[in-house]
Amino acid sequence: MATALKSLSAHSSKNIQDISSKKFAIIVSEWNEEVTEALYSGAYQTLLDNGAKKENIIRKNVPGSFELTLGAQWCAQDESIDAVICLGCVIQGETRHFDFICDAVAHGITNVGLKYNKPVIFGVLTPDTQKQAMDRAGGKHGNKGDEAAITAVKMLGF
Ligand code: DLZ
Repeated sequence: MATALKSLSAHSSKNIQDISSKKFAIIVSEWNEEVTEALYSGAYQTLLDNGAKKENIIRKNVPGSFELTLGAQWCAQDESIDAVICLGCVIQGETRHFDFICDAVAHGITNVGLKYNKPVIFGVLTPDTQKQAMDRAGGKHGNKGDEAAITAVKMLGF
């Protein structure tokens, strides 16, 4: 897993199954858009690289990471969708907003996965700075979007 030295995008090829018929929803938070668009590009390309079909990948936007939970619920309740990938970036500020948003979205996304019994992936960066975020959105530490997509694929092969 990720360390200061290891790319987030490194993964083994265990539990990679045929996903050509699987349908994915990717939900993208619009806060810190430069970061989340890079996460989306990584996730989308990783799904394609692992055999997903373009027509089986839908994208939805939400205003901020806090809204990822409800977006995930709306997608997860669609029986045709096999896995939901939530992408966001919450940057540490000087108020407790950061903690409230991170806690809410982590618990919320977990609960949606358990409620709908399907993979709902937490692809949310929680860095201290924009630079740390970019390092993890296609920079020197890889791309958390790639990691989120490969996690969805692996959970479908569970
Ligand atoms: C309000 C807020 C703040 C301060 N920071 C972030 C952030 O760093 N990343 C993020 O995704 N969203 C942030 N938001 C917006 C909240 O997620 C949410 O959209 C609003 O509180 C409205 O519910």
